[in-house]
Amino acid sequence: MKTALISGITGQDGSYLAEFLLSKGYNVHGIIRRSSSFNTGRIDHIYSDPHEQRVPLTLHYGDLTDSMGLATLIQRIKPDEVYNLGAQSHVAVSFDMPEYTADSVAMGALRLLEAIRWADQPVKFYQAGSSEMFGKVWEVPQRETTKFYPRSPYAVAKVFAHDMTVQYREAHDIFACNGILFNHESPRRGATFVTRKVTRGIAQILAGEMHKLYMGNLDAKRDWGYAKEYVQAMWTMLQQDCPDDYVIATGEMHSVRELIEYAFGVVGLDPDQYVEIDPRYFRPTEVDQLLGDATKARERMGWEPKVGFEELVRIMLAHDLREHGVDLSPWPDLDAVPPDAPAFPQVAALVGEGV
Ligand code: NAP
Ligand code: G4F
Repeated sequence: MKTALISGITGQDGSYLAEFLLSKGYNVHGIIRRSSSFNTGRIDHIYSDPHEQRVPLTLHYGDLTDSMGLATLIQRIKPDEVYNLGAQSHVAVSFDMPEYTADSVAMGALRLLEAIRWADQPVKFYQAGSSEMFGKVWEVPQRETTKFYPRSPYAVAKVFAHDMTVQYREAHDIFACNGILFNHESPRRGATFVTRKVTRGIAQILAGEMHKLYMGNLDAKRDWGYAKEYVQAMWTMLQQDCPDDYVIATGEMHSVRELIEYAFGVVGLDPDQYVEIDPRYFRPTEVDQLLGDATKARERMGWEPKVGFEELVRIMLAHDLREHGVDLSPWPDLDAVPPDAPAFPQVAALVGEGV
C-alpha cells in the first residue's frame, strides 16, 4: 500500500485528491491547520474516527510556515508521494498579504523540498503550480515553454516554487513535478472565487437571501475546468517514468461576463437586474486572459478534460441551489445533476451509507 502526504487537504483540490488516492488504495495523510473554528468541512465525509480504522486517512496538525513540523512529519510518515497543495491561494488577498502569501506559497514549497531532500527514502513531489504564473501572457495559448510574467504576489510566489521544484529535481535528483493548472472549479470551490461567487449568488437570489451581486472586472477571461478531473492529472504526473512539468487546462476560454450571462440564463434570470460593479474587487494588476494548451499532458499521460464550461456551471449551480433549499423542478437539466459527494465510487464503498 502506497502512502501519500497532502498539504492543503482541507481545500477544494485536497479533498478531491484525498478521495482519489483512497480509491486507488493509498494510505492518505493530510496536514491541517489549527483553527478556532472547524476547517475540515470538505473532508468530513471521508474521515472516520481513528479508533474505528475504517478509512486509511490520518490528519496531522501542521503549517507550511513551520519547517521543523514539516520535516518531522516526513520523517515519521515516510510518504512515497507528497502533494503540495497548501497555499494562501486567493490572488486578490495576496495584494493585502504579500509576505504571508510568499511565506506559505514560495517558502512552503522550499521547506517541503528540503525535508524531502533529507528524507531516509525517495519521496516523489507534486507542486501545485498555477496558470497565474503566465500573468500578462507572452503568447496564446500558454504551454509549458511559455515564459512567465507574474502579476500578483501570489503569482510571483508560485514562480519561485516552480523554479525551486525544477532546481531540486536537477540538483538533488528528486522526482519532482510541477503541474501548471489553469483555473478549476467545483461545488467545493471557495465561495470568494468568481465562479462559486456567481453560482452561490444566484442561489441566494432565488432563495430570497440576497438582491444584488457585486462583482469586479467582468472582462477578465479564464480557462475553467472541473477540479475533480484535475486532481487525477496530479497523481498521473507522479506515475510517469520521468519527472516533468505539465500544463493542465481545457483549451476553452470565457470571460467573467459570459460566465454570468450563462449562469443567470440557465435559471431564467436577467443578470442586468442583479449584477452591479464594485471597484473594490478590481485588482492593482490584473491577468486579462488565460488559455491553456494541454497537448503535452494528453500525448504523454493520456489526460484529457471531459467536463466543459457549461456543464461545469450547471454542476455548481445545481449544488448551490440545493444547498439553499431552492426547488430544482423548474429546471430539469439542473435537477438531473447528481449531488457532489462522494466523488469516487470506491470511496463511497469505504465510508458506507449516509455520506
Ligand atoms: P484552496 O481551496 O484555497 O485550499 C488551500 C489549502 O491550503 C487549504 O487546505 C488551506 O487550509 C491550506 N493552507 C493555507 N495556508 C496554509 C498554510 N500556511 N499551511 C498549510 N496549509 C495551508 O485551494 P485549491 O483551489 O484547492 O488549490 C490547491 C492548490 O492549487 C493551491 O496551492 C493553489 O494555489 C493551487 N492552484 C489552484 C488552482 C485552482 O484553480 N483551484 C489553479 C492553479 C493552482 P485551510 O482550509 O485551513 O484554509
Ligand atoms: O476566481 P478568481 O478569484 O481566480 P484567479 O484570480 O484566476 O485565481 C484562481 O485561479 C488561479 C489559476 O489561474 C489559481 F492559481 C488561484 O489560486 C485561484 O484559484 O478570479 C478570476 C477572475 C479575475 O480576473 C478577477 O479579477 O475573475 C475576476 N473577477 C471579477 N469579479 C472576480 C470578481 N474575482 C473574484 N474573486 N471576485 C469577483 O467579484
